[in-house]
Amino acid sequence: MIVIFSSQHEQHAPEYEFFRGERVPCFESPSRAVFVAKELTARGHSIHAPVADSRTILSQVHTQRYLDFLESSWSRWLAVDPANASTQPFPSVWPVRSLRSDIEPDNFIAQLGLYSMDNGSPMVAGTWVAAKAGADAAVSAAELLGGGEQAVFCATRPPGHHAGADFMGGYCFLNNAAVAAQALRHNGCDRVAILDVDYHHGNGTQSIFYDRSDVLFVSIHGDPRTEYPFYLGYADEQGEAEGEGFNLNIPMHAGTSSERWFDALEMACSRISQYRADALVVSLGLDTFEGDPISKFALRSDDFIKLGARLKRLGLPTLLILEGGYATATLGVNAANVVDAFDQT
Ligand code: OKS
Ligand code: ZN
Repeated sequence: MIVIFSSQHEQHAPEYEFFRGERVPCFESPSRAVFVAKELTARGHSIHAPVADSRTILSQVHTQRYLDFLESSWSRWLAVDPANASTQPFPSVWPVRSLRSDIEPDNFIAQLGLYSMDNGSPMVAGTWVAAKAGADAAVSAAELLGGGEQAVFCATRPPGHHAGADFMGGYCFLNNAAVAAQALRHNGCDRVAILDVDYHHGNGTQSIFYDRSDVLFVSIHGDPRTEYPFYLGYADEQGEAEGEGFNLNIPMHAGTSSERWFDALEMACSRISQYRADALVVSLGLDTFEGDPISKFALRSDDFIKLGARLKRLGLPTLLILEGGYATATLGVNAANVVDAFDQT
């Protein structure tokens, strides 16, 4: 399988995030992509840099205001105080319910709150370049599928599925899976299915396509009653307007066994088969792994072989996009298990 990987991901290397009020090293680190690229190379896959420019597709998935904000964020942060070069910006105020979210205050930190769902998405000078390279990878992969390739894997970071049309969150800035689906639509697919198997609900992806029937969103994830992102991902969210019936959430309680998880995967696959998609995008989070430090499902490395084989059986041109997964040293093996099983089944 062709693998798309940009070394620009290294530009996004924040030093810390917050956990229970303390600064802790970032779970979402550059070494994640290094392990993945290394294992895929060792197993003989050829690695290509992205060639496409995602700018046009990005503006169909995200608002232009948000894109402009993200691209200019670091210089805006330095404009607040040049000494900010050695720290990371975090939001400290958010426009909840009775506050106005239809105006954009001039204050940079206020804008950061407007464009963030949490304080869990640390930015640095190279964040835009790294995130943009991920979106470029997604569009490049979609073009390869359009050219007849059966499957492509994007070894991208930072991840994307929590990022909505106009907000960042959960380590995500640009929604790579949404960009891939939109690019596939642009390249002639009438119906695109997105299957999100990350431990966390892909709230950003769901919200981007919630009122559309041309992109089906199906997700298996930790029950939002106890798991991030808490405020979306419930089973009663089925889509709205044109999109009614084209959103399927399968929340599973924290601690779900691998056997029950594969039962959920069957339900997800049967909805996708019934949809008669022209192409499949998989938000491939690997934080369902038993050794993941921040998640509570129990898939073993061999289960990712089973996952790859099941995805292959859907029989669709498939674009796999890396999302979460923080058992860093095993991430490469787990990703390559999915990729190889898909290739060899
Ligand atoms: C707390 C961290 C919240 C978890 C973020 C989840 C990231 C992820 N600040 N999403 O798929 O893996
Ligand atoms: Zn996740």
